[in-house]
Amino acid sequence: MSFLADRLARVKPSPTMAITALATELKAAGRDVIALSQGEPDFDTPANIREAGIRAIQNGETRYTVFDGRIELKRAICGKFKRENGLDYEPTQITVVNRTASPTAVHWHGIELESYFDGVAGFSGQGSRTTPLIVPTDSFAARFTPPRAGTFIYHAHVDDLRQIALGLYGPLLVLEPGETYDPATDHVLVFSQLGGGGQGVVGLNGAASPPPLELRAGVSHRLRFINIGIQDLIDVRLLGDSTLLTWRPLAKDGRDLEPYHATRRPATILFGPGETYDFELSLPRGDYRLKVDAFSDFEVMVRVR
Ligand SMILES: [Cu+2]
Repeated sequence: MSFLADRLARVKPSPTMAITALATELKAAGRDVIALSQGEPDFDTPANIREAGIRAIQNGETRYTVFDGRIELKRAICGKFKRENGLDYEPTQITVVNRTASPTAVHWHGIELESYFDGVAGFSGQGSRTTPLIVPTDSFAARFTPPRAGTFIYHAHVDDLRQIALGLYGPLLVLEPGETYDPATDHVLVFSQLGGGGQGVVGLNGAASPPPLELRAGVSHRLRFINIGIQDLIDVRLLGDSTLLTWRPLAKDGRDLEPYHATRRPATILFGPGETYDFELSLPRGDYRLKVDAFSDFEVMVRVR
């Protein structure tokens, strides 16, 4: 009786290795042969790489590393982009810990990142390495380098309608290097369903009756609108008395607009789940209101002082 599985017999030796072996044999026999089988350069490893390899071995760096590359390497690559291309990148790691009673996974909406970390369990990833479910009490480290500054979203991607309606979402703001977030002039407005299941009440930043939005008079403010409602188009109008005000769009779905699109226009948007809009707004002292029409309608006072 054989202890080897039958399917092992179907595994054939590598033709590439067979050609290489034959070429080596012919060369040893004195024949002038150029082997074109293995994809190998015809020059030696450059001296700086040889020396770095020797140093790494002498420093004991001979174990497996994380599969997507060590943080030192990522930092060095970011440094290269900064130095030679004037581009700013910063590697990020966000650990999602599941403290709920249900399996979940988190999707980083609008950010370009490696599929494996993008939170669609059993689907994101490559080959047999697909994103796992995060079971209760377990965690998952999502690693990515945000491609640019902007307004993005994260949200659950398991049993979506229920988990998102129950609040498993949030804004994900990426700022330019060196920029700090100033809540006095930078306002995040997240529209969503409140409560699980079906077409629940729509609210702003988790509240069905949101508190007034406080702005400073004559100062430029950034409003970041996010719709993470589960299936609802939301219509927003910024009104003074009954007249529509104006604002200037800055970005859409985390991408800055070209100057010819970033022009002043009536302060209204109709937007669907997963969309984000950034606007610039400056108002004189007064009382205004954001009128929101969705499954449920409500108004947000805007107090400018
Ligand atoms: Cu999404």
